Amino acid sequence: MRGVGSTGRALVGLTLAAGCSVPNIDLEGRPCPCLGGWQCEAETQTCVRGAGENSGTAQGSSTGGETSAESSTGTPPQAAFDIETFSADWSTPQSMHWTWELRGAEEDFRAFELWIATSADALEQGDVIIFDRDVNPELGRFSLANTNGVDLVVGTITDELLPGTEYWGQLHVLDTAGGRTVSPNVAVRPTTAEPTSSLVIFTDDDPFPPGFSLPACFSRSAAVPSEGTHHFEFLVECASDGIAACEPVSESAPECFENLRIQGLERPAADIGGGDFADAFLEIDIAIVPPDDAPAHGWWGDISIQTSEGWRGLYGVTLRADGEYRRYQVPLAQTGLTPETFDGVIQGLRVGSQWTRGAVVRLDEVTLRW
Ligand SMILES: [Ca+2]
Repeated sequence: MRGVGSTGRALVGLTLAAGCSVPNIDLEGRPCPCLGGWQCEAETQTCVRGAGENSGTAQGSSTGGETSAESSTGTPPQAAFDIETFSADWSTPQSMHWTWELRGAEEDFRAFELWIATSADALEQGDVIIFDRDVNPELGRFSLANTNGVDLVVGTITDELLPGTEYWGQLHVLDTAGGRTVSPNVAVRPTTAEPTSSLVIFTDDDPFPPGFSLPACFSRSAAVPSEGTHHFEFLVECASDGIAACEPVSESAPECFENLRIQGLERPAADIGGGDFADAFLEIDIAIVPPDDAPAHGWWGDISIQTSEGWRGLYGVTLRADGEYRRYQVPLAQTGLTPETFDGVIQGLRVGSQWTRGAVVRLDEVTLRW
């Protein structure tokens, strides 16, 4: 039963991979217009912190940043939330991971929005790309669904970005009083440059050694590839014990956890040197077709690779289920591998999540790039 295993759920204590943070940005004296959390001083036409705040950086406010009411009646409500340590902690050529801590009550929470732009001025002027719950479903939740413990939503990945480009971002939290809290700081980070080297793990051809067979529910298919001629497709059926099944079952559960695996490989990428490792990443296209338009997001996903170190992955990734392919880029450095522990040979990859019965999961175009 290689390819699809029954590992059950092992979600307790796992959170989004931690990473380094971007230094706070000192905006004191910056020419107007000013970013959120700062005011334009009329005399000098430069930005100063709001009244009562004298920190030298754009972060550290205890007020939770700007708060505004979305209705025009009455005074703005008391900030329901404080946004702390908002930063962009890693990036790939097309993706950026943003992270934060939020203080406040779940009962007051409505949604997150992440506003990003390619310059500070564009962000200030609202010339932005907005990632909301329609784009990244986790932004509509205070904590992730389908986890054993409580995993607060403390990060998200923005995708389809330009390589080698600086992105400026600000986090908004919408509350049930109609208010909007904006992060007191702006985070900024560049996406990495387009890589020059790659190792194809799967595009169209059967990647397995001769004689290797997969269960019938997880198969190479020509139905709807993201590119080329073929992809892998998993038809989700769940037994009553919440374990994935390959055949229709008399008693079925609405959801089940399963790791979709492509393994038994020996793909050498030995020339990823120490200097290249920092920007090396695994790229994979994933589509989830929900059954009858029912919600079927993979709230807590796991994208991992297998090397001589065993399985190492990025955990807590939300996999959007809108039927369309999405390209996920996972830095090797965020999986726990290091230049010292990575032996340069890819033995397999897996995508794990709690899947919804009746959904179709598609994987395609798996490539290591550096
Ligand atoms: Ca393909």
